[in-house]
Amino acid sequence: MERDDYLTAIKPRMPEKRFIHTIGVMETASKLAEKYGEDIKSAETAAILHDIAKYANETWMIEIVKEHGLDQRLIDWGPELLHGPVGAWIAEKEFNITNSDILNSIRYHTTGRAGMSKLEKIIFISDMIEPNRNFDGVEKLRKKAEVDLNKAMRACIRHSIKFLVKTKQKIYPVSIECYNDIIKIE
Ligand code: DGI
Ligand code: FE
Ligand code: FE
Repeated sequence: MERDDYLTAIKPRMPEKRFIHTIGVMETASKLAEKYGEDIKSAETAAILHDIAKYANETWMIEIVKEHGLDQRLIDWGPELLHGPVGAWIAEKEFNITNSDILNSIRYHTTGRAGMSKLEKIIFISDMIEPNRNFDGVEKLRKKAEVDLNKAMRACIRHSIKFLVKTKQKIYPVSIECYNDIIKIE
């Protein structure tokens, strides 16, 4: 499938606002892919599909996790954390994506993980800094993404973890592993 086919396929599956966010992620990911020497088509495909499960039914997502051996801990975190891994499952089963780097970029777009690939970092960062995002500090993150992908990734995961602590939410261990892994960089 080509870029526009994916866009046509996802549009009816989400509200207008989420579709606009998705376009923002796609455009941001495409620019970062070009800048950092990643495959632009892969970045666009991963970006277009990254929130495909955002509006899936929670009970159905839990079924997928149980039936297909996804991380059972996800169930305790609810839809916000389920939509990445289940989205990767949909991308593989329904959209016939076989590229594991694209699937992992969708799977880990909310939490990150230790040992992320370049494409995974591009999708994680793009999701956070796309033009429609508007939170304190987003400009700083956008500037970092212009300069150094690893430093931008570190700043983004730090921002997420700080936010979760501030809002008294529990933190999924994979996000902590991502933080511990990326904090080591210069
Ligand atoms: O799907 P998006 O809204 O574009 O963004 P996202 O997939 O990055 O994040 C969805 C939500 O998940 C966001 O509100 C923050 C939340 N989240 C991310 N990591 C964790 C988390 N929530 C909990 N409780 N624990 C986490 O580790
Ligand atoms: Fe998401
Ligand atoms: Fe998103």
